[in-house]
Amino acid sequence: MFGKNGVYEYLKQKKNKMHMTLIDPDEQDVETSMEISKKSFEYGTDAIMIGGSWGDIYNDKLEQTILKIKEATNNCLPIILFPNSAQGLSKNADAVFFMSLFNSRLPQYIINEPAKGALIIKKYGIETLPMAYLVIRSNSSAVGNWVADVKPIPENKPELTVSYSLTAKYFGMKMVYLETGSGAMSTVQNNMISETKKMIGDDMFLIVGGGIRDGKTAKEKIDAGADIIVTGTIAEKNCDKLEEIIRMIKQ
Ligand code: 1GP
Repeated sequence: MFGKNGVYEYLKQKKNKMHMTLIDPDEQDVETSMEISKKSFEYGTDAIMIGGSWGDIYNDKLEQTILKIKEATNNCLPIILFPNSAQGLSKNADAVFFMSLFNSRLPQYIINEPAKGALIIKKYGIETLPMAYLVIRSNSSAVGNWVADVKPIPENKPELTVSYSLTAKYFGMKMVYLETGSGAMSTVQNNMISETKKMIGDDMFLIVGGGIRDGKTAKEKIDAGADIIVTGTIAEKNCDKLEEIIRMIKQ
């Protein structure tokens, strides 16, 4: 368990204007993941997300990465799994986004991987953060979209994310994650964010990610209604840019 009350309570206390750093253990060696996490921690990131689109099968590396990140961040940040399948689970993490990829064409990513993972989560005793995951159309060639056979939501149809997000709320989920895919050249549009946030209200977290590479864009998403901004690629390519991104989010 993270802290006295767990990760969900930690996030609830922070409320909004949060940043999460996404680490894909397969994109770099353990030491580099450690360095990125250490810097993100110093810049004020609120949590470390761990997951990849393709790997997670090299479980030893996943475990090593988590343990090293804990060390690098003095155990002060929650480590949240963002798994692509039931194989991306680790008993060393503090929590897991227990998620359904609502707009996958494959039952596997909507419900079967969560169902397989549920038994492992129970055994490991990891805290679950129930979340609807929605991929928005972009020019992204993100591996995850290909693997999960995503039917992307058109970027100019906020009524669809509004409807899916309300569905998530009625299912009892606590979070909605809107994203354009890792490394995307476009971000989730601001009016889609604001319409969605208006519908789900303040008792659900709205997470936004994909293609965010500077402070101005991150701030725009926060102003539109995102509670949490996720960045992954920029941390790998130019980790120092995180300082600006996090500063602008917290402003
Ligand atoms: C991917 O939204 C995240 O799931 C992060 O995207 O790598 O483009 O920052 P980027």
